[in-house]
Amino acid sequence: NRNAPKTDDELHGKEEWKFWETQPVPKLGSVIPEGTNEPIQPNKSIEEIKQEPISLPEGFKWDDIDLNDQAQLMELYSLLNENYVEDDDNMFRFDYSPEFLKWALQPIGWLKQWHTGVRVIKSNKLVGFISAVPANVKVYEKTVRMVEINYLCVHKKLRDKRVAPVLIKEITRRVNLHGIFQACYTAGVILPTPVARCRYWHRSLNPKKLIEIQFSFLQRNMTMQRTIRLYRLPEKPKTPGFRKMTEADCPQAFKLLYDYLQKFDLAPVYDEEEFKHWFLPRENVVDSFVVEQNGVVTDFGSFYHLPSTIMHHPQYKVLKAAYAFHNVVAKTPLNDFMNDMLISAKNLDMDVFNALDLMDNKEFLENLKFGIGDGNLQYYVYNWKCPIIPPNKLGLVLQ
Ligand code: NHW
Repeated sequence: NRNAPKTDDELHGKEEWKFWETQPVPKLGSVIPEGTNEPIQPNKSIEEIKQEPISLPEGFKWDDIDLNDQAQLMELYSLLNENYVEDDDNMFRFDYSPEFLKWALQPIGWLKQWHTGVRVIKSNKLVGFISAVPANVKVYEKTVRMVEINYLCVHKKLRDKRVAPVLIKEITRRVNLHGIFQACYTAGVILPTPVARCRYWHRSLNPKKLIEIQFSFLQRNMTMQRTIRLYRLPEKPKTPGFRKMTEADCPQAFKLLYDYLQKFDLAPVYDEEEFKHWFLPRENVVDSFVVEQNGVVTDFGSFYHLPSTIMHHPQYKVLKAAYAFHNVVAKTPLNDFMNDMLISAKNLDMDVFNALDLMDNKEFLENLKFGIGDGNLQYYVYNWKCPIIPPNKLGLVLQ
């Protein structure tokens, strides 16, 4: 909500894709006929895959990051805390916590060699990273074993030296060695070629702080007092039986989510173990709630905790944000349930509740006083061609 939307020129101005034009991805602007849903390039046999790592520039080496080693986990935390994604105005930068990184990077089936780091040989300093984690993803009517790619990061001092393509080629090789030839990923930037596009919306929970740090602005004809009143929430959730999810709720909550996700054209396919990994509450990482009465779970919702560093404010250093994850209602009206989710986030001291306009989220965003954000989030599937998916058919949320 701070910038004018990007113009078409800014979006499509780039004409040369020196790296991406060598990759099995659709060309920008290509229209894929309805009914197409298949790999671009056939799977490789094991002999066709390079056995040796891709060459790095002189002075750098590959090093897998062992997240179970606290020192290495902290090195990754610091690399990302200092060099990962910022907003367009360079005011906020994601501050993924160490516990969050363990959660996101160690789901069922994770591999250490897919936590791929680059170090300076002389100093041993970690200056680059990319990760893959395994996932079953439904694309239209096919369920494909893929990886999710995330946390691609190159140290600020090493930018624009073509290190990112080397990281991408190396993770591709390491994933291919396990017989996987598709990947999904999201990015704020446009690359060849999005399979879906959606947008962030923001619901103020602590409007005074958000305005002071210039995350948002006082609306015309509004005073601070009126703004605070506008966003005020009840002290406690209202729905009878609304509470934090426990292990005992998992079989029923899992079933709710599993059935719900079937209706989307791009969505994860979890089993119950994966459901527990992604949704059992972990302090300051992920929270899930259910509505349960007489032993029956009728509704389920979750958000993850992703703070951002406030880069240049004298007083405030951290923006606490909750991000909507998966929400499914079978009984409570969605607006009522999500209002209870907002209250729960507020009671955990969150400043803002963020949600994408995917799945059925459009049903509650405006009613619950979310404001539209300024950036799009693009979704990509590597080595796959299929028609573009509208946000209301999108059921995938990456961390
Ligand atoms: S998106 C977040 C990415 N990270 C950040 O934005 C952090 C801050 N930025 C940086 O660290 C979530 C650097 O700017 C990065 C680029 C590292 C982004 N994805 O090294 P060069 C993810 O993690 C292309 C893909 O000189 P740099 C998803 C760019 O178009 N490509 O740039 C990651 C150009 O190619 P071109 C990106 O600024 C998905 C080339 O990189 C990109 O020093 C990865 C320039 O490289 C991005 N976000 O480093 C793909 N940003 O063709 C996975 C720029 O135009 C694919 N580029 O010449 C699947 C792999 C697995 C397959 C398995 C079957």
